[in-house]
Amino acid sequence: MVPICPSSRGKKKVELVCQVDDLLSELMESVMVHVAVTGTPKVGKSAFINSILGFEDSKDGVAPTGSTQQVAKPAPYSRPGNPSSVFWELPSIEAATFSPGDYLKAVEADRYIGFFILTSTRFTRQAAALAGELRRAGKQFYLVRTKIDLSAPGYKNKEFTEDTLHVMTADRFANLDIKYTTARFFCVSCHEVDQFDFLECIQALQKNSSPPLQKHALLLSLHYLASKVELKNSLKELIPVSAIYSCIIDPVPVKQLPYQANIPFLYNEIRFYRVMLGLDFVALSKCAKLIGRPTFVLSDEIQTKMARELTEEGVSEELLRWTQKNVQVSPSNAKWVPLLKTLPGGKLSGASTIRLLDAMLEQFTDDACRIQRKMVDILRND
Ligand SMILES: Nc1nc2c(ncn2[C@@H]2O[C@H](COP(=O)(O)OP(=O)(O)OP(=O)(O)O)[C@@H](O)[C@H]2O)c(=O)[nH]1
Ligand SMILES: [Mg+2]
Repeated sequence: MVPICPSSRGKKKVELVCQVDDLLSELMESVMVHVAVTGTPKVGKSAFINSILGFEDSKDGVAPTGSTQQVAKPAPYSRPGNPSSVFWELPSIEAATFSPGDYLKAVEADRYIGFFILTSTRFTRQAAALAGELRRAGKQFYLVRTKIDLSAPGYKNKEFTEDTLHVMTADRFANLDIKYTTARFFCVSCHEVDQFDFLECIQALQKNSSPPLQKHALLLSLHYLASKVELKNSLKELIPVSAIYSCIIDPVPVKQLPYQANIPFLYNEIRFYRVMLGLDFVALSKCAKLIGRPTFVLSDEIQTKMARELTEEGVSEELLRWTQKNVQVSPSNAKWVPLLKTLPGGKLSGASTIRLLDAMLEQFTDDACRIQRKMVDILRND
């Protein structure tokens, strides 16, 4: 609810609130990320997209796999309720007369921030020509060998890599040297996303995406595959925006605090961090199932109180702690402090909020990494 203020200063404040609110929703809605998945026929393009989006077979919205009908034009897929990241299955590259330039024009290549080129054996000449053209165009691309579960032994060997990439690095495609292609080469099984290079492959796309808002959208929509540290860093960039929001949109006095803040908003923000970093019960029980253990084995690794038990009262108390602590705002956010001091929340509100959210992200990330380590240990010892 926006407060109604009769004075002209008050009116200005209301306008500012509306503007910030509109800007934020516009910003978030306008960010769309498109990613292309291409390759030879039957290599697992549809299965790859389904695995990225976390789709289970035979559910609505799933890309049909093993069908006799191939896509004739790019087909888009995204997670229900999360339309900002779209993965497109492109028509297969196969004909001997294949022209990468014509193909990229036909699939409207400018739309995509990155390309996955898939093969289940060695890469073909057509795939190499496409990779060469993408490099020339300055487009991000990754070379993915699928169905690695069927030929896993030796998949990390130099010989295996060189053999799969041979046609790429042969003289005909001289601009694709072995070092360059190897750095973009991943071996995956679409049926086992937690094995082989599946996570690294998606994380490479997330890490190398730009501009920042697109990178952020891609990290958030595929947070379950993202590197926790990348995710934390991306979320950190938005902390000043959250602090401004808390100081402007419905700030109310907080018990024991000499200023105002929007506690329900901060509570939601921290709850969002918890979900993004996989510390909520749903994510923990999924992970526990993967390693065949009860959920408490993983939840016991969580040390941050707010990650274990989150309440609005707890958020107020934590905010108070960070106000009393007299810790400097992180250098990257210090430039926001003069602006934050002038906002309706009051002198200390914005700076304390920044410190609180910063600390929550750091501590939640530590918890998430501890859980990952625990899972690895258990899998290793089984
Ligand atoms: N073992 C194994 N099978 C896979 C993998 N990926 C896909 N498949 C199987 O390979 C077959 C083809 O997979 P699709 O995802 O339909 O392949 P596609 O490239 O989309 O096929 P088209 O669109 O028809 O060209 C299906 O039976 C999949 O289950 C994988 O990583 N490992
Ligand atoms: Mg398909």
